[in-house]
Order: sequence, then C-alpha cells, then structure tokens
Amino acid sequence: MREKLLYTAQVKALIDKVAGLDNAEGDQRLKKIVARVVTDLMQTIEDFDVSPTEFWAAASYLEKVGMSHEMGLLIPGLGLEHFLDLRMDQEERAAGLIGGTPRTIEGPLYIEGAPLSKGEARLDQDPETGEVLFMDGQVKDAAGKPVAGAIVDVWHANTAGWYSHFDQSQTPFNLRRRIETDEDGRYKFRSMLPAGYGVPPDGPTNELLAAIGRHGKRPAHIHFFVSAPGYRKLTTQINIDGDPLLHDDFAFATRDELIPAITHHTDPAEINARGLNEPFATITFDFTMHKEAADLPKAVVERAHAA
Ligand code: MBD
Ligand code: FE
Repeated sequence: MREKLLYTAQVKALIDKVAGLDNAEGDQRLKKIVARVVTDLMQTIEDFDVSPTEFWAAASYLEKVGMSHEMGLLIPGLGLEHFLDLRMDQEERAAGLIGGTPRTIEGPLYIEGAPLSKGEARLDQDPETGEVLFMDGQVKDAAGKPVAGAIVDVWHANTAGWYSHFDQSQTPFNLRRRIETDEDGRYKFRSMLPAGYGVPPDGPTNELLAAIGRHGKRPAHIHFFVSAPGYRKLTTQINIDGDPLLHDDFAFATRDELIPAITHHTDPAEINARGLNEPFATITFDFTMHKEAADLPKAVVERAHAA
C-alpha cells in the first residue's frame, strides 16, 4: 500500500492554501466548499490511482462539455438536478408543506418571453405530422380553490423530439406559450404530442453516458412553470403515458403523480367535431400550488437561460 498523501501535513497545508483558508479575505463558506471539492477530487485520484494521463483526459472532457454548451445536459444526466429537487422537497416537508403538484426538473431548454394569451393558446405554429393534443386543466390552491390569473408557462419538443430556439429549423417560440388562467383558474391549449428527447449522439454527455453503459434519452414530456401572485412558483413536467422510456429517463424526472391519463380519440364524429381529419389525444391535468409565506424555503430557482 502506498502512503495516503491526502493525510500528510504537506497536502493538508496545500489544500488550506488552495482554498484560501490560510488568509482572512474572501468568502468563508466558499473557502470551505472549495477545500472540500479539491479534497474529494484528490481522494478520488488517490483511491482509484488515477494517472496523470487519465486526469488530463477528464479535464479536457469538462472543457468540451462547456464548449458544447452541455452542462445543462450532463447535470441532469448525473442525477444532480433531480437531487436538487429531492433536497427542495425535503426542505419543504420540514417546513410543513405537504401535498400539491410535485416539482420536477426544469431542464436546460427553457426560453423566457413566450407569447402570452388568456385562457387558451395554440402552441404549434410550424407544420408537422403527428397526433394533435388538446390539454386542459385548472390551477388550484391547496384547499382546491381555483387560482385565476395564474401564468402557465409551457414548453415542449416537436414530433421529432427537438425544441425551438435550440433547433434553428423551427420558428421562434414554436411549442412555447404562456397562458393566463381564466376566472375559474382554467387553462387549455392545442398542440402536437411531443416525441421523446435524446442528447446529441456525438456530444460529450452521450460520450460519458455510453462509456458507463447508459443512454441519453428522455420519454416524451411537457414542461411547465406555474406562477401566480402570492403563490409558490411550481416547476414541473408531465409525461406522456405509454412511452416505453417512461421509467427509464436519463434525467430521472419521472414522478408517479405526473403521468396523467391520456385519451386517444378515434371516433370519426369526435374527430369531425374538433375540425380534424385524424385521431387526436386529450389530457386533463390540474396543478395544485402552495401559498407563499415568509418563513418557507425559496421556491424560485435562479438560473441562466439561453436567449
Ligand atoms: C430535455 O428536454 C430535458 O427536459 C432535460 C431535463 C434534459 C434534456 C432535454
Ligand atoms: Fe424537456
């Protein structure tokens, strides 16, 4: 057995200097975190006898993740975005908040400023072939009272699994809308059922996932931010039931309460009544929000978005 360098006075002194723990300047909490992260990395190197060649490969890997703008994919792929959700859930439970629509990860593909309309919207603006989706529901508070004037900010992939803005072939804000709930707290929209998503096959996220025997796919889903004055912002998604990857999401976002029933309508009279020529799908899903209060943990997650 080689001596553990990490426990020597020399390396302990090195870490203290690295993290600025030997001076009085700077942010005390940050110093401790830097010391911990560097220590844990050194420990990994030592425990797994990571060679310098392997280490530099890891460093260029991380550089590639940043240069490919894939931090937002690697983090959910490593379960860290879901872990942050679990921690927020835990904090809320400790503060006595229970029930309500569960949160699940935001993901990296939200764009601010989608068109805003009252009560209803049509999300699909680019022509596509696929199944038309009508989704509706009510935003309520924990007592079941409708929340009028809530903003349902919805975004999802197209029938090929791509998101507008990131996919330049779509028009701006395709499949992205903000809908203000009506006086009964209701929202509804027409769209196209999305396909599941896959990380870029040639990108660094997929490179790591493939190397550890994983895939980089998500089951079909629809994202939501639901917000209203006096209520805690809700970040969530619904899954499209029946997707084979429903419980095999590379981003770990599926939650049982977020898989609403989907009805596929094939009756010609119903199809005709909707002004369509093909079978269509309907989903009804209500969102339950919690009232905001001063002593609760922060509900809003600040995060940089692509623009
Ligand atoms: C997505 O659509 C998504 O929601 C997440 C979390 C990661 C990658 C693509
Ligand atoms: Fe998504």
